[in-house]
Amino acid sequence: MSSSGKAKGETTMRLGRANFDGLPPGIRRPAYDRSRVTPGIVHLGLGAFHRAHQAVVIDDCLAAGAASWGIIGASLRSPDTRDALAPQDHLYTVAVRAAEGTEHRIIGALLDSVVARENPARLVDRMADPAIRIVSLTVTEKGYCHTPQTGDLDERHPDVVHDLNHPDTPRSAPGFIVAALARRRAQGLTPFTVLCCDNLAANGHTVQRIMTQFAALRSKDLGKWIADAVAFPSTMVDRIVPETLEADRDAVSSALGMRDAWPVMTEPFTQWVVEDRFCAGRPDLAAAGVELVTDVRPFELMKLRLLNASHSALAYLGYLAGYETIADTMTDPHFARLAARVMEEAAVTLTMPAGTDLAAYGASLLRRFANPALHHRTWQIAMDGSQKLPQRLLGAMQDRLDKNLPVETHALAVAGWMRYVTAIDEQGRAIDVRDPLAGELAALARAAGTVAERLAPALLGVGKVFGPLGDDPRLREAVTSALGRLYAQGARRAVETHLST
Ligand code: CS2
Repeated sequence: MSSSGKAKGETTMRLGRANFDGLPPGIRRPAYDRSRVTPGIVHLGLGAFHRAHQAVVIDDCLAAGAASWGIIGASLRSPDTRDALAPQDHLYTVAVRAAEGTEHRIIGALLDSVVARENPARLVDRMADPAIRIVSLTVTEKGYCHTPQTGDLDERHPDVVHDLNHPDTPRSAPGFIVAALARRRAQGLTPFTVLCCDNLAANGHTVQRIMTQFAALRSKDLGKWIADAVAFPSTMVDRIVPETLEADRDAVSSALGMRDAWPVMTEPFTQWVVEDRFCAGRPDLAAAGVELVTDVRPFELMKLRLLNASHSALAYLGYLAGYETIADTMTDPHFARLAARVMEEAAVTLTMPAGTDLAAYGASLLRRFANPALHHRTWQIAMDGSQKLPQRLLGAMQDRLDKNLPVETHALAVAGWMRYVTAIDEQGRAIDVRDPLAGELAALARAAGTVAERLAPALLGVGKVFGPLGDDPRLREAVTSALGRLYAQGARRAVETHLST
């Protein structure tokens, strides 16, 4: 993106606090005096998801009077978000898209942004400021520098090695959190709450373990202090937020009558379930629609194993079948039925609080996936599969195997991932596989060739993804035969065949 480049229909006026009066009346804008808002949160990972989810909740909190809970956003690497948002006073539009039309809302909760790579010490300073009482994160699964299969810090991860050698100018999310907490401890300040908003299993608990392990590599005492004094609530976050495309920017700018260089696109649905365990206070999240509970785990697993698992199944198999978006994939009744099957088969692995209606939840997910106004690319969801499979698909498979239940449906999704990471599609064209293990996976695929009996065992042997489950003969058999069908029939027919068995 070039923030100065003009797209078709662009007006010269830019969204910004001086231009609110120029917005059409139907555009919702911050219902509070933004000049009185002060920062209380540093958020790491200033992507579209944060801006369409947590920042909207905080915007509601600010409107309810919680003026000391504004957000400072940090991008770990890329300057794009800061470069686009700084000239518009960090204001941006959330475009909520449904079949019936789009609603636009300007969010004011983000007060400032920093690019960690450019000045890591400055970000540590901001996080160490006693006014900051929450550090939240959306850095994606791979941003935690851990091994997804075990939930442990990957001590050999290059960023971890770097950050241990340069503790005051880190690169990774764990490096920043531990640096800022160490500073606060040295200065006798209270710690902040670390609020993970990524789709990891038991995310608060997992992040606590990663941070404690990282800190202990710096000093045993620091590790113990972090384990004892810092709160790491678990959360379940849910809102579908596709990547913003140039055409989306143009559409929003034309609705606004002024240019917004960095809007976010989303769906009407939003949900945030948070374990109510904060060590330095929090805004009144419940008043802003957040569900505060004592145990998030059942909700997290429900979302990972129903929503994210079926999303990944649709992403790999739908991509291979030639579908560009999830909504396109859902127009194919076989794929819609497959998503429902993944959900039904995962549902029996869950133990939910009384009153939870999993069938109704699943039905609502199918409606959300079918939203024709969201352009959510299968390719986008297919990213980073090596980091996503364990908590989305493999945990449910393990539980089903423990109950002696068949795993063929999930195996088809895993086989779809395997077929996808070979990086050659059904027409022989290259697939742009984005995954931290992409190189390793492609090399295994090249060595194994396109024979399911060789390729499936080779990939099941990647311990970082499959762990001991990769040795289970029932799983090996199910995945190998699904992969064989994918090669023999193609994804579309393989899905159809599976559903008819
Ligand atoms: C998706 C998620 O990209 C993906 O892997 O499955 O980002 C999904 O859209 C969100 O978790 C929905 O809350």
